Amino acid sequence: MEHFPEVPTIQYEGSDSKNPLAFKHYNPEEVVEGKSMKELLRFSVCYWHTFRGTGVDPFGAATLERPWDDGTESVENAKKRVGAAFEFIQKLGAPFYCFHDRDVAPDGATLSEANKNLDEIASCLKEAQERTGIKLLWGTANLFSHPRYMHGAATSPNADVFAYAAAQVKKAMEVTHQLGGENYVFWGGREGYMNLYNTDMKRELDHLARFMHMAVDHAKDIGFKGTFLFEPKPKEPTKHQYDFDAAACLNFLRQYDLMDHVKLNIETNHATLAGHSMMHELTYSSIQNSLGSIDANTGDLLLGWDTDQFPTDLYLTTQCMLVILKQGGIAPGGVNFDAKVRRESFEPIDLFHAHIGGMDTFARGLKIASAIRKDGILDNFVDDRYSSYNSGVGEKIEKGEASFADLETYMLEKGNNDPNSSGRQEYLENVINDYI
Ligand code: XLS
Ligand code: NI
Ligand code: NI
Repeated sequence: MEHFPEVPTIQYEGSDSKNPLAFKHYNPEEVVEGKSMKELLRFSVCYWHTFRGTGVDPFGAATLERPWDDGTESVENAKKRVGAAFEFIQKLGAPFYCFHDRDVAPDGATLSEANKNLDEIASCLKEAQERTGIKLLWGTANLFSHPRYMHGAATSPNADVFAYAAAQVKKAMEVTHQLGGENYVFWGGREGYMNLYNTDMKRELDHLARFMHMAVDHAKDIGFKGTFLFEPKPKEPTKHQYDFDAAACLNFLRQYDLMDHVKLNIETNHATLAGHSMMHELTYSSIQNSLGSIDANTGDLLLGWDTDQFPTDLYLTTQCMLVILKQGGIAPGGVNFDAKVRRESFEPIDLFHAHIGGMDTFARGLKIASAIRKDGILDNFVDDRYSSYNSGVGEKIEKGEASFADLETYMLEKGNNDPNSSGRQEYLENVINDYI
């Protein structure tokens, strides 16, 4: 059964096209910096927002029309949803998708019932993947919706809740592996706290690390070779999440000896909630060889929560692609649209408009970033700005061949430093505008 009969497979028609159901910039086979756009961007559709979002907000009920979904938590309904999801992803031409265990299959009254439901849907997903060629970018476990996780999962003060979460992640990893998932994501959910009066922060962090080491061990046991990705987010649902930003995550991973096993999945709206730009978080991760994947969305600067909107800002996507191209790509990660249509955009067709816009904005960002890199204006400027470290005293500093005493001698002899050069920020901002 077709769920989007009025929508054809979305084609690339070029920038002159006025067809809203066509790509103007995303041309999957077009080669940029030696790779196809498809290989470079690795777009992914997320199951939770796109197929489980209802439009509910704290003030109002569901608004989104999803004719294929009867609103029940039955396995039958879950199977129908897989059909709609794969038709959508295939028509859109995104090569990947990703999910939480509880997005795709109904939970159960017991763990074994939940596992049985998940197995049944996993075989349905496998069949759909084989039929369409769509691949799994990453899987994850929902360790935050069920009331048992009110105090967190791996950081819950209740050891039984830790155990339940461990069993749930074990199963989610196995299903991810069975479906050929290329990564596995840990987003903290409720791994944080609301109040320190009732919280043993040290024990909670130790437990979280223990949990992640168990996951690393289990990956070895089952032969899962995908990358683990830790996803920073500063607040929401808890007041303070332990995975606040890239710096907090990397400090945690380093402290608990997890750096070799886990990279980061950076999300725009989480970066901005933490008071950083996306480019900051990407750069900070990338220079530590820890940028694994991105959750592509955007927040609203006037709203202080995770609004998860589709990215339509060319400056944002250009900045993302500057960092991604610089590190030679994002594979085996990808560009996952962790984004939802507004509750006012309630028709199924809005899902196409949203994703087409996100993909085109990233494709344009990619072309712009590549042109900037080709001309070398930014890179040359930055290289030149630090050129005093290429020889002389700067070279000695970088090589660790200079002590405070050496530098004192040097400066006593010289008397004063060489003059500074202008940072030329406004000029560089103008240059970027020339490419946009
Ligand atoms: C929530 C997160 C979540 C993760 C996956 O804010 O972005 O959707 O990406 O658990
Ligand atoms: Ni996310
Ligand atoms: Ni988010």
